[in-house]
Amino acid sequence: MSVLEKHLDEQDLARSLRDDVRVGLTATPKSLPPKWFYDARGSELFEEITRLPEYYPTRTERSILREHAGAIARITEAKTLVELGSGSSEKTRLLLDAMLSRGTLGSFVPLDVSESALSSAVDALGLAYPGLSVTGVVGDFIRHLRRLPDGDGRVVAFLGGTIGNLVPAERSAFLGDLRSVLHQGEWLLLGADLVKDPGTLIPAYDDAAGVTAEFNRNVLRVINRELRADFDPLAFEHVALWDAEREWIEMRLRSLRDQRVHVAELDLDVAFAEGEELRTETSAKFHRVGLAEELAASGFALRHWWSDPQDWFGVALAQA
Ligand code: AVJ
Repeated sequence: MSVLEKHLDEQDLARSLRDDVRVGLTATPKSLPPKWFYDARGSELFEEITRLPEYYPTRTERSILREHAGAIARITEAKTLVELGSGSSEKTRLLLDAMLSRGTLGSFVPLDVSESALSSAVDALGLAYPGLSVTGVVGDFIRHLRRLPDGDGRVVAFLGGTIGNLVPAERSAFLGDLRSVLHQGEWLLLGADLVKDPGTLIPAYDDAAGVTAEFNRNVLRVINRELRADFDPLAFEHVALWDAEREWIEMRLRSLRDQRVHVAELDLDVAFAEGEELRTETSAKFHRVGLAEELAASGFALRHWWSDPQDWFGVALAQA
């Protein structure tokens, strides 16, 4: 049985996009939050990214989950699996299979901002797992944590390295909020991309086929459509850089010329100088010890840690 619940109705979505764009485009330096990449086209482009040879996180995390899903099911005895930022929930099937064969799991609750990605995932999962209750929640994992179903025996999966989209202050607020919605003994399964050679990191965010560049520019197309703006996406070039001090990848869009953009819905005119950069995403990379400390500071105990042979990606199992 599968259903879709909407916590982000169209108005709510439109309002938060308007606020984010007004704040981000009038700030110095300009920035936009990464969640606005994921309209239907953006979600498809992201799925395409996950199959690129340079983009190692998805396949590396999948290999870790494949190897340890049985242990995760045994240790957690999950009754409900919640997935934040679930997207296609493709890797999550490894967890569902293990938890179902263990016999503990009754329901799956994926939450995502992208209604299109979520509703196809929920439909596909309903077909593939007829005995499982699947409830998709269209929502924002920062703002709608409290709307997740209460229960006991919950495992919250936050996979793919999406935690890296939050800067440190946002991470501690998010982890603290998540801890406060969980009961003691419940679990967080966290996938985190690890610090590695920039020669590996940068191409993962600047692929030869240009898919990530298209994904990056997609945010401008979203703003054009939703807020009646007139960005020329091709007047911006994709930039991916490694900030070695803060240990994160930044994606930016660099204006190729002096230009003005009008955002009709906001009655806003924005000037870009040639070479000016708009920050569109930070994707932080982690060390096991640092992540364990952040988890502990938010009231989670790191119980298990798994990674791949190259130590490129880590999966943490932490307990509230
Ligand atoms: C979905 C946030 C994990 O940061 O690696 C992929 C998004 N951005 N390529 C990431 C992304 C550029 C991705 N996350």
